[in-house]
Amino acid sequence: MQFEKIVILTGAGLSAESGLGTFRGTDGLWDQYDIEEVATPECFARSPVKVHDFYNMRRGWLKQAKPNAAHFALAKLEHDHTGAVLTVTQNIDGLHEAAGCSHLIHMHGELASALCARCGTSLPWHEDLSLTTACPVCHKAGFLRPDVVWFGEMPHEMERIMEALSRCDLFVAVGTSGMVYPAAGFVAEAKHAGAHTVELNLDPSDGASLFDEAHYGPATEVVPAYVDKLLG
Ligand code: BJW
Repeated sequence: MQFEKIVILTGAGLSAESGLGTFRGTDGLWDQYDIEEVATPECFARSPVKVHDFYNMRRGWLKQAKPNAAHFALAKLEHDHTGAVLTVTQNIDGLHEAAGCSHLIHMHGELASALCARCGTSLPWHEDLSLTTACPVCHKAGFLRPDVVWFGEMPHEMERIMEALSRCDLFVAVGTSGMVYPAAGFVAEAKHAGAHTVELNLDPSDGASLFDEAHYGPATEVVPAYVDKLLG
């Protein structure tokens, strides 16, 4: 293969065919829920029950969800490529790990984790959260929240991501609309570093013109085909 250091950015479109839905577009989550009412720290302070209900519902979906052919293809790329592969996901599901991917950053957090706003502990969580759930560490109720990154909050491991982008020679974005920053700006960072940039998506994203190469179609078709081509 002609590339040595690869960064993959994934979004909700990757997990759509695993039944988890996307945010934007027809039947997207934001069609049914107002973003201002479920994905900001302010709305959690104002209406914590509504926010808990939204994430409890999605944690429930996760129990049924299985990785699809696109998750497995990206894990195969990580294992079979002789150079470095870093996957940066905006998704809060655990489907990359379930497919065998281990060199992974969850930049928007994880649904299977809870964060105590009082003592700062982050811990694995698989059950519903409510206002009466006590933190197992500080033992106070009412402070646990989904361990996810809402609008206005800083995504995780930005330094490590920017460092990988500054060194990569191939950047591939999969199933993301390119509407949410800072992830939407990664293609420009990678291009600035001289990387070849590729979009794999159902439709052209907001930043489509910044990609050198694009393949459009369902992730379960275009991702395995692209990975096979890459691995030769
Ligand atoms: C398929 C498919 C199939 C469908 N196969 N493909 C003005 C300018 C610039 C920035 C800002 C601004 N105003 C505000 C901001 C900042 C703000 C932001 O970007 N807002 C925009 C809306 C404008 N960003 C933030 O606040 C971020 N923090 C921040 O900026 O901190 C400061 C900072 C400064 C400097 C450096 C770094 C940071 C935080 C953003 C947090 C986003 N949180 C959410 C919720 C997380 C928890 C949860 O999951 O509930 O993250 S919002 C939501 O959007 C979620 C997603 O991860 C994220 C991205 O969505 P994604 O994955 O792209 O999904 P969709 O639905 O949009 O697209 C799906 C795509 O798949 C589509 O293209 C389909 O076509 C495709 N598809 N089926 C293949 N089968």
